[in-house]
Amino acid sequence: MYTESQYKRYTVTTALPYANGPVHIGHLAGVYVPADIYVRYLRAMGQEVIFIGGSDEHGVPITIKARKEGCTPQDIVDRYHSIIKESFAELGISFDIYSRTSCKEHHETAAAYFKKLYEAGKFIEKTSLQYYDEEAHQFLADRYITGTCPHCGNENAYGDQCEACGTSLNPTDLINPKSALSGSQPVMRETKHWFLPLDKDEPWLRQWILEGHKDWKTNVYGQCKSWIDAGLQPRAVTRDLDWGVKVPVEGADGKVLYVWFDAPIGYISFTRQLKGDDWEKWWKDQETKLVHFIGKDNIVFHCIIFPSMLHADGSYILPANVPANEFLNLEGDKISTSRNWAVWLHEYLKDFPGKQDVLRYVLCSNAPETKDNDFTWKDFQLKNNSELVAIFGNFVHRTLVLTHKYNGGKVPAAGTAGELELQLVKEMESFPERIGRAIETYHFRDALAEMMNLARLGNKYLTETEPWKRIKENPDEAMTALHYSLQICANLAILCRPFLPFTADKLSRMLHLEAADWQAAGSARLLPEGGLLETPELLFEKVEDTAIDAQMQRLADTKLANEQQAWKPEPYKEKVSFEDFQKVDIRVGTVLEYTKVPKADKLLQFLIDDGDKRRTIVSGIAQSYPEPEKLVGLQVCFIANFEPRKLKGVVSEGMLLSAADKDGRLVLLTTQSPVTAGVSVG
Ligand code: B3M
Ligand code: ZN
Repeated sequence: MYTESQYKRYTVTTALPYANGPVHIGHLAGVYVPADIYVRYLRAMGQEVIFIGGSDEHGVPITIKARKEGCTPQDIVDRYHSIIKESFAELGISFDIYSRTSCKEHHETAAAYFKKLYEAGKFIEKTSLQYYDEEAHQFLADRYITGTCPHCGNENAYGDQCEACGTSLNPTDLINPKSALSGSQPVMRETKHWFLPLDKDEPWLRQWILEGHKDWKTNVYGQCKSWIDAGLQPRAVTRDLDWGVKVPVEGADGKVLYVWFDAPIGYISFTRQLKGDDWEKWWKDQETKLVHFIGKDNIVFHCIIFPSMLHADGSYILPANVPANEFLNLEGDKISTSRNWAVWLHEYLKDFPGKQDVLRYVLCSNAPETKDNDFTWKDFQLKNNSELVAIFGNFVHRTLVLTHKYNGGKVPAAGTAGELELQLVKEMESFPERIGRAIETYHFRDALAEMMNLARLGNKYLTETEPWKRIKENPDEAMTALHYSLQICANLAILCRPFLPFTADKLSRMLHLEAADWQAAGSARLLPEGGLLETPELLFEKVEDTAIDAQMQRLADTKLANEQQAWKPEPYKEKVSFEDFQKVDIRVGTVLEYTKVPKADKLLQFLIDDGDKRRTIVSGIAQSYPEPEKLVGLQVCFIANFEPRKLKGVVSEGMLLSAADKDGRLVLLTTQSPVTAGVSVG
């Protein structure tokens, strides 16, 4: 390794995706693509490494989905586990094992883990009151309770969150709580749970992370620091639920391990599945480097909770690094499974067959390493056409075609190296280390950019040496140029492998380059003189506008469907008599003047000609009309017989009528053609 030597082997894990939906580009850019690059690099460096992945198949959302679809949770996870597993494999995410938490071995490992801590007295037991459904005979997870949000009045808020106003809630905050299982009103009952006393771990966690791991990414370190500074609380590690790993102690019927307790143990279970009796050194030897690749929403679980579980056992190593990424957005909007706002991996693979490396390239070059980033289809097309095709592919293709044309498809002799070649060789030597160092420090975008710089260097060299011109007057020099260009191609074949494994295979095949490790790269002698080359095939193809338009259209359709689905007219009101309706005096008036109301950015004050006099009306439409001067002269409808009201110190003598569109924008009601100011509306 370039920067470290204290480790003998690597255990690399990736967050276990929930098996209640397929994976999308956000997961890939945040976790799986960088992890795969890291692992492939380690392997190329000859390091001993295991790459662990699997599906997270427990948790309440999976049971809710099953209930909605009228099937079992096992049906749900079976369906998505295979979709996820196959699509990862097709993208070349090179797991040594991709397992699942519903399997027997995991249940055994997780239960034994809990039991050991339980017997060692590492948990605290607490009894608390929780909602219980007397008809369904079970305690209710927060998500299984709905009711009215005390903040915004939304009647369908969940026990953990109101999705209308975004507030996080406790089930007891809900007004009129109802069980989502039976619809009945739940009652409070006592229940016992086991807690991990994180508060007691605070001193060593503080020392270990805040003092010992200043090397962690700033987003990760910062989140840990704010959690620790806010004071850690004991965390329940069990739940009243019938889907998950059964709590293996007496008196715990109907209880399972909390999904975030069992899921990280999955990393250990899967290592045992992979390595059998030889598993322990991967988790218990100080010479093993444990690295967790995750997204930012999982930081606390991997940096604080799982380490305190490992620490409580006492025989495990702790993660050396947790290079969490931020989020990837799609076309400017947050990726959302429920709104289907995503590019799903299995669909991409169908729509763009053979283009796995293009997606890997775009996601790595755009990875949200330090801040949230955006994926757009236009950028995807651009990166493919003007980087992969125009730089990398073009250089390799030109070199191979020229070699076939001028030297019968054989590696020409090096000839006499000139100043240019000496310089080139020197530069080439530095690439493996530069790229490697970036990968080792989790700067995958920089690493990829360096790899592309080598292709750029190749293009530049070829353009400067112009073998197609020199072939006539100085064929030896032309051959030298091709020789060195081919050596750059061979270097690219090695150095692009972590990022673009399919391309690396194809290129190696074309060059007849035997599998070469990372340390072999940097040399200008990778291809022997006289070595045979295959007929060149294109490494990358242009992505046409039609393909991009089709993807954009799909997103536009999704957006439309979401809007139509999300909006419903508010419930119609009770009937009223004509007489009652006639009590409201609606008139037409003409806007004469407007004034902004100080310290009220929603209000505008209007002077209206009501046919009889000028009246002042204050209206809350300011944000919908950023250019109120355009309203002067407009005929508006207003309620004339409201009691005058004072709004921000101004007396308003009526109310302008407006329609509130579904996005909240207010639109004034006006007449279809001019009428006399003061006439009635009815
Ligand atoms: N299942 C993934 C998520 O939060 C979660 C990760 C578990 S890793 C042990 O989306
Ligand atoms: Zn709310």
